[in-house]
Amino acid sequence: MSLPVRHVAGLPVVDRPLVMGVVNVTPDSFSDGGRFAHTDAAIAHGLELRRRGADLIDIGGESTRPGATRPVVAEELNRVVPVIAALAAAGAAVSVDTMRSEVAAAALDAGAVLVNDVSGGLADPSILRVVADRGSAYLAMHWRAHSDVMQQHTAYADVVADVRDELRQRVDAALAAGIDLDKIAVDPGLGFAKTADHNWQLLQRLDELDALELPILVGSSRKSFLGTLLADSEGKPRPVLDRDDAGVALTTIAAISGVWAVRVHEVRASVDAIKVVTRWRSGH
Ligand code: PMM
Repeated sequence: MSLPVRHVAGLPVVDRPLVMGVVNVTPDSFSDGGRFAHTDAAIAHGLELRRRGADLIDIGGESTRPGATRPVVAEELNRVVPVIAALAAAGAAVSVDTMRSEVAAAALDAGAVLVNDVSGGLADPSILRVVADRGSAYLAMHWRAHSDVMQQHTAYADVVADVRDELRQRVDAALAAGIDLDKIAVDPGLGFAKTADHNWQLLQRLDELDALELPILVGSSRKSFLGTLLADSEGKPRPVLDRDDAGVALTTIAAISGVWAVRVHEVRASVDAIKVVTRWRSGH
């Protein structure tokens, strides 16, 4: 079954899932930590992802890898604001990956068009008012706790139903803060307070999240459940930068499922996979 076509007001509209390319301006993200920690390298990488076909460029200054400690606000601002300003000035549609209202406000002032809040407003509830006041788009991810303790919060009765119900509460909070319904998207938050089995169940039953009647983004790129799936004969997980082929397979599955968007590090292969699915679906 394929999800209905949905869009987010104020973001690019195309006849296929959008591709969000990731730029982590951090020394310690698990997927690309340290590679784009400096402003110039991060800007260059964002421009390169755009050239390769990314519809949105997601800029993050806080690593959410399991066990990560948080940067202070000033440090997070220093990391992301100059990169967002430069990419927005170059014409890119930029999202900011932050849980902090101060960072969201500065990012939107610098030209970001979407706040990607992995905590769905739980970490800093005033972020919802910041988004509402500025009329920007909002992506609420399913989240239960900060990264240092999130893997202590993996108890679910039924992971898909529980994620759906907890996301509904976050959407209700966003609406109550004044964010317009047509500017909200949701994300099941693969790997955040979830085991590998939970991630696979969510990917298999994405259609059940459509009870929320909102655009769905999926972020599976380079995550540890892929490292586990691709482990060698001694059980050693596949290194992070060697997981992109499996990531493309997941982009293909997500596109066939009919998601609104995927969040990936290796943009070109996902763009190609989505073109294949879109052409295949058109059937003529
Ligand atoms: N995953 C990470 C960070 N931000 N945002 C959304 N909306 N969805 C995700 O799945 C997500 C995210 C962690 O991965 P990274 O270190 O590759 O950025």
